[in-house]
Amino acid sequence: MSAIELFHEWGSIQSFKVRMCLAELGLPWTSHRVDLSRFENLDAAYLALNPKGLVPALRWNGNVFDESSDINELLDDIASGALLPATLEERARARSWTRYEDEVVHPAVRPPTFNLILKARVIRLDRGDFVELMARHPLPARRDAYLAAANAPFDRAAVLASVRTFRTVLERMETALTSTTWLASDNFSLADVAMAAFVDRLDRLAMEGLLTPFPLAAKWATRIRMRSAFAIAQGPDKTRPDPLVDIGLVAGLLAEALGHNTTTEMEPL
Ligand SMILES: N[C@@H](CCC(=O)N[C@@H](CS)C(=O)NCC(=O)O)C(=O)O
Repeated sequence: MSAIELFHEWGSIQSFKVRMCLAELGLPWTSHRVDLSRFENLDAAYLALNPKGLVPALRWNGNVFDESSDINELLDDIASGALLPATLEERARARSWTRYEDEVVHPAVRPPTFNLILKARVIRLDRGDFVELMARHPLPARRDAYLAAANAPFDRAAVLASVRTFRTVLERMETALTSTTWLASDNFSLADVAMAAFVDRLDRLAMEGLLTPFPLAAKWATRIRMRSAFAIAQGPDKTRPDPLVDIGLVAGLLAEALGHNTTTEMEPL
């Protein structure tokens, strides 16, 4: 079999998905870390490999693949299909979960990750250097979002909107898990791999408490965290929550987003 090379970042949710898939399938791979905190994704050498300037990218058999869900399907094909369920309906359901992770979960994860973890790193950079780096970003929407977010104070509204989306995601998972043991069927599949990356991100953001009102999703998350592939996917960067996350701030955000009253004493009438 041709060698599998993964260009990835340990702290990237979409890279996590692919590392977990590789570990579940027991496929050997070579790691090329792309340090996003140093914006190595915008280096000319990396842009030559992946013109989108994003991670993950997978090189296999002389080809480069640059979408995490497509990469996971390719890996599953390479390993003779262990991670897509047997029936056509279940396969379609598994794909709808991976699409949901790409289109709903991943965009929602970005504001809290940027505001609670990455912003502290960006602020340390020289402003001119940062603008120059961003000018190299091949995706104008990403470049503009980074520039705007780096200039703005902590974006509480965007983080609150993400927390509300996370709750909707967990509701959807809870519903699915009333009929099957895993998300798409009674067998562990690419759907669970994709959403495992979401659990890891909740843990990293100190937001795992969001699982509490969803007993089936919470039990599913416990089973997910116990899989050896989950620990392998985390790699060397296992500290959860991330040391940069302000746990008190997150607790307040969760309470506000979910409409809980954080006041412990009654106001005098
Ligand atoms: N749809 C792509 C998204 C890839 C993506 O956005 N990756 C993030 C890390 S999770 C990234 O490279 N961010 C760097 C940037 O936005 O400049 C996939 O799922 O592979």
